[in-house]
Amino acid sequence: NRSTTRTVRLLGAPLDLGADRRGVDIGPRAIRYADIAGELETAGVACTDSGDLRVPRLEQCNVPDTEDDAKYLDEIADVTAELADEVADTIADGDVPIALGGDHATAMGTIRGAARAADIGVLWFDAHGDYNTPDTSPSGNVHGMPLAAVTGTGEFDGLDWTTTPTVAPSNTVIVGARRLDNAERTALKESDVTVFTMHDIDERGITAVVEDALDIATDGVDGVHVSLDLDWLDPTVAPGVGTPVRGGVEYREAHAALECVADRDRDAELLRSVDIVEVNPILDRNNRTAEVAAELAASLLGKRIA
Ligand code: HAR
Ligand code: MN
Ligand code: MN
Ligand code: MN
Repeated sequence: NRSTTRTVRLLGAPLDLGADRRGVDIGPRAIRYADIAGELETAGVACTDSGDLRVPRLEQCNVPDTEDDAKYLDEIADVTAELADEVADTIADGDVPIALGGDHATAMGTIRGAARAADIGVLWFDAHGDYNTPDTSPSGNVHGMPLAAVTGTGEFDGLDWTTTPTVAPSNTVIVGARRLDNAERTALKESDVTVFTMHDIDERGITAVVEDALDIATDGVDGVHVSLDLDWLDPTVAPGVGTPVRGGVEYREAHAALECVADRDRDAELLRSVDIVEVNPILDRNNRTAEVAAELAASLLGKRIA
């Protein structure tokens, strides 16, 4: 049984080069202070902590020119390559890695590391699609691009691995989208990526949508990666994020969604790796968003109370 044998390993990824708002680099520390380890242990899951990856400080990087279509891409490529190695090592040891971001560019490392060991699908819980490419991005911020990179979409200068899909678009599912850029929306429509919007959740309920998402993400593959962007939740629940969008999932819906994943995992040991990203303590109130993140990790990985 999964919950008696597997151990979670926290991998801090204080990466803030993919986003405009400063402070997301303090996310890993805030989530630890919110006692993610204790939440997991209370839920019956052993937890170890590998500490933080080394990330160059923004002030030490070359200033990107304002026209740059993918700011700090080289530095992000280096950091996420290291994260991919740590994730792969963790999985090889039989543990479940949770990458604590950091901005969502973190997922470029986590997913790549997880995909080394097995064919995986991806569940992407997010207000955004993160499916821009350097060509379509309105901002040049790489945290809006990781899902394109891992599905092998678009041209990422100097990132050879993006020329082939790390995960199949047909096993890639976005849940909770409510803000897509125009070119991003068009690209998603033309792709095999599945998008469940907040409208789908309103109409059908969170558990029905997540069951469908699980069917699609796990079809024909060995496991699944869960990428949890805290801006997926409504900003009243998770105010500490750099790009909040009103109309997100409520606290209880978020737990119900991750419990659906946990139930499926209990039957089939599907969960390979996790990201918890975009927590920005500077924008937060009393560390509430980090606490929500820690509690959600327990719903995703913990044993059932009864
Ligand atoms: N779509 C916008 C862009 O590409 C905003 C992306 C914001 N991304 C995140 N992660 N916060 O979901 O710039
Ligand atoms: Mn995101
Ligand atoms: Mn987002
Ligand atoms: Mn489509």
